[in-house]
Amino acid sequence: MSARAFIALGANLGEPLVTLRCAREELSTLGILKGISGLYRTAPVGGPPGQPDYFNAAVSIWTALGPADLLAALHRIEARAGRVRRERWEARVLDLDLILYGDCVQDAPDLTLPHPRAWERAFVLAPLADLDPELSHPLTGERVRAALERVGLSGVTRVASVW
Ligand code: PH2
Ligand code: MG
Ligand code: MG
Repeated sequence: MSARAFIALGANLGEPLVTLRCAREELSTLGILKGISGLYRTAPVGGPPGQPDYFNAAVSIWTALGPADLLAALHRIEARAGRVRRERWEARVLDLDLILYGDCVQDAPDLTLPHPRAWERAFVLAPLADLDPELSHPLTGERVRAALERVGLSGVTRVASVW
């Protein structure tokens, strides 16, 4: 059984563009990459003050991995990029968040689907809109395009269509 999953990528330490490109290559080994968003430079939301800007993007992938195995694979890619987990929302070399896994809705301690804050964050919604603006939230039905209009694009700048 396969599903279409959406993964958000973020980086604001080290060499973000190099790290994100490498992560994209590694993600392509987890299934069939169907879409790659543009690249965005975004102001940090939350976390300790004084963080560098983030670079954010998103990909969609057809994968035979189940949600838990996919999440574990994302964590392994983060670790290989040198991610160390300390404080919540601190600056990081790489963050790979599982935003949607098909229409899967779950609230487990280690994985909530859809990602609980995705529809409130322009740095996730703008890349998602590149992939599929008509994509709707499995619980609320709100489309990505509508959520982005509601949230606004403040702090989010598209820096490349192809990266
Ligand atoms: N990720 C966070 C917290 N804040 N801000 C931006 N701009 N981009 C992110 O990817 C991001 C964030 C937690 O994962
Ligand atoms: Mg995150
Ligand atoms: Mg994360």
